[in-house]
Amino acid sequence: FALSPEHPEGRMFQTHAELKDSYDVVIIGAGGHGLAAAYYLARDHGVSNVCVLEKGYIGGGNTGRNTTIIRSNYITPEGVRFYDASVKLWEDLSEDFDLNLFYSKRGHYTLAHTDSDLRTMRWRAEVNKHYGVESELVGPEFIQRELPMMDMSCGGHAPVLGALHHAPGAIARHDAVAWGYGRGADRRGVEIHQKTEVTGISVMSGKVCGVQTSRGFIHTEKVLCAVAGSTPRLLNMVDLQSPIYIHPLQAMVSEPTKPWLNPIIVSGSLHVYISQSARGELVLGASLDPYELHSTRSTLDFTEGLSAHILELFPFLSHVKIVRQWAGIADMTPDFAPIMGKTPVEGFYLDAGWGTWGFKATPVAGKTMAHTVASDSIHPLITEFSLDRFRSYALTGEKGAASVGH
Ligand code: FAD
Ligand code: PYC
Repeated sequence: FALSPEHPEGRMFQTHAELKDSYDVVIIGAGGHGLAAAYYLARDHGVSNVCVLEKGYIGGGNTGRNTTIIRSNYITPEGVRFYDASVKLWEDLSEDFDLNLFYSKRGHYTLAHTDSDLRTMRWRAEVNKHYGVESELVGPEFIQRELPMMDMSCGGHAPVLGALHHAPGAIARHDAVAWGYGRGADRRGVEIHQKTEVTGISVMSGKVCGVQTSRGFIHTEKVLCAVAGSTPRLLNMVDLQSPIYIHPLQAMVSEPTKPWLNPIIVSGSLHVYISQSARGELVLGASLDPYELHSTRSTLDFTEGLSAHILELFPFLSHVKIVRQWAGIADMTPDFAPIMGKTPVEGFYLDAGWGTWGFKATPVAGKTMAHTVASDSIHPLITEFSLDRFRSYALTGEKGAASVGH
């Protein structure tokens, strides 16, 4: 971030010693989603008397812990339209921010190891193409030609029969996304307050009237809750319930190797995915931990299980060392789609249920939530993601497009 006459301090965003007594909008959570909503509220709707409250540091939640896979090869029409709008925003985001997000289009393969996998991949390819998204079912010859280093027999027990190839699949630098939105919001007058926890939300006659924080009370009539794995706790504060359940999701990276893997590879049957970052590290992930837990601890069991399956795909990696591992807390929904929009509490807006799939949605979630909060009317791209769908059993059914069984 270059020093400039308008921003001589040369920092990403300012720190404010005091909270104001009131704001037009309070956003809870300075992950990518909260910061993106703040950015678009200020930039597109002229609403800048906004504060973003973060109990830790910006991007310290799932935004800074995710494996950065960006794709729009979903299975439902509403999912494909929504994530495709996000991919289009991603493509211009570095320029928009004047900050390099290392957005890197790599192509994305979801491997099929069974006939039913193939059927789902074909289904996804057809829905994707119908909505103008580039996805194709490809056969083993195509895959082996593009990935000659992969063992197509997967150790002999799960041979690759085909794959969904999604050319727009990409990765990006996750921290930079939070910094870019944070800096852009700050420059437009939004206040970002780190180390400020929301401990209560005041509601009178069914309407939001303020939030209690670890640094005092703030008056406001609009609250946007974008706290991912902490969503059930925040919903308790306004007496709302959701079917969100929380599981840890772990990931790990290897020591850097010379560039050898351009695309992103996912195998639901082997419960693994892998990509290679701009630094040469292999970024590796697996399924959710199989029990409910509100914790970001990581386990040896995860490293061992994931390594064993990765070696079935790429046996030559057996001497490569793992250098870091970590976990985030995923706010899972029963239909693997988000929960977005208005709620029965007037002035309380929800952006949640991002589980294991929300990083790619950061730009479009920010844009559509900013519209919803500014106009108090639900953006057309998110009508099917309402909290109310669980009451009316109008679920979205996105599980078939989840990454590795999540
Ligand atoms: P977060 O970034 O978690 O931000 C929420 C913030 O709210 C946190 O900073 C938290 O500290 C703050 N907060 C919570 N409670 C309070 C409170 N009371 N007061 C103030 N602040 C509060 N998605 C993809 O699309 N592609 C991937 O490849 C991918 N990989 C993943 C890998 C892992 C290991 C994990 C854990 C997740 C992955 N995801 C992926 C999912 C993705 O990371 C999340 O869905 C997304 O980052 C959610 O962003 P957010 O801004 O909503 O939440
Ligand atoms: O949504 O593509 C995804 C993903 C990959 C790993 C975690 N989520």
